[in-house]
Amino acid sequence: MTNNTVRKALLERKVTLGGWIQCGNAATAEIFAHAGFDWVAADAEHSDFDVASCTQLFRGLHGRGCTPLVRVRENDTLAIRQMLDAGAAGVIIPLIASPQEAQRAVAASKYPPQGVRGYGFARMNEWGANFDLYAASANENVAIVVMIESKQGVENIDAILAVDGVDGVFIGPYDLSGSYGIPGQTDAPAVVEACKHVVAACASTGKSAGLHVVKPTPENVTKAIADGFTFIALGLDSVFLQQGARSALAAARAAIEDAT
Ligand code: 3PY
Ligand code: MG
Repeated sequence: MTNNTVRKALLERKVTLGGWIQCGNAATAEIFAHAGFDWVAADAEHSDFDVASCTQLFRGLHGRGCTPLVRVRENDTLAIRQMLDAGAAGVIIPLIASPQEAQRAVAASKYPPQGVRGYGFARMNEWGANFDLYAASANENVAIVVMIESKQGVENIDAILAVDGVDGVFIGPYDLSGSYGIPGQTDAPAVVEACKHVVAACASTGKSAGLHVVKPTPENVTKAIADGFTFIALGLDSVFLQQGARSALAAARAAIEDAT
C-alpha cells in the first residue's frame, strides 16, 4: 500500500464515493468493488464485525481497485492497529469530540516518531515479506478521518482540524442529530447549521469534509457535494437491501394485482 489514492483525494479535496458495509461479508465487498466505488468501509462500530470478519472484507476488495477503509469500533489504539495490520488503508474514527481525542487517533495510526503504532509482521506487509517497504511508506499513506458527530465536536472543530495528521472529517448525521436532542432529524436547522460550520472550517484549513448520506437519493447526494462535502459514503449495504427488496416486492405485488 504505497499509493493511497483516497488519502490523496482527501488532501486535494477531490470527490470520492464510498460504499459502506454493515451486515454483509466478503462477497458484498466484491460486489461493491466491482460496482465501482472508490473506497469501501467496513463498519466495525455498528455491526458484529471483528478483526477476522473485516480481514475477509478487505480480501474481497484486494486487487479490485477499491480502497479498503474501516470505521473502527472506537478510538482505541489496539482497535486501530489491528485493522491497519489486517489490511485497512485508512481508518474512520467515530465520536471525536476534542483535539486530544483526535491526537490519540492519529498516534494510534502512525508509526514512531509521529505515533505509537506497533510494528509487526501482518497481512498489510505480506506477513513480513514487504516489511521495509510498508514501514517506510505507511505514515504517508494511511488515511485518517475523524468523525464529527456531537455538539462538542462541532464546537471544537477548529482545534480538531489543527491536529497534524487529520486528513479529513466525516459527519455522522444520526449521532449529530442525537447530540442536539433530536435523534433522526438530520434535516433540522440545528444539524444543518452544525454541518455548515464544519464544512466552512474544513474549507478554511484545506481539509476534506465528508458526510454519510445514509439514505442516498440523487437530490441529497448532489446537495451534499454542492454544500462542499467531498468524502461521501453512499448508503449502506443494509439500506440498499431494504430499498431493493421493498421496491421489487411492491412492483411484483402491483403487477400481480393488475393481472388479476
Ligand atoms: C451517524 O450518522 O451517526 C453515523 O455514524 C453514520 O455512519
Ligand atoms: Mg455515528
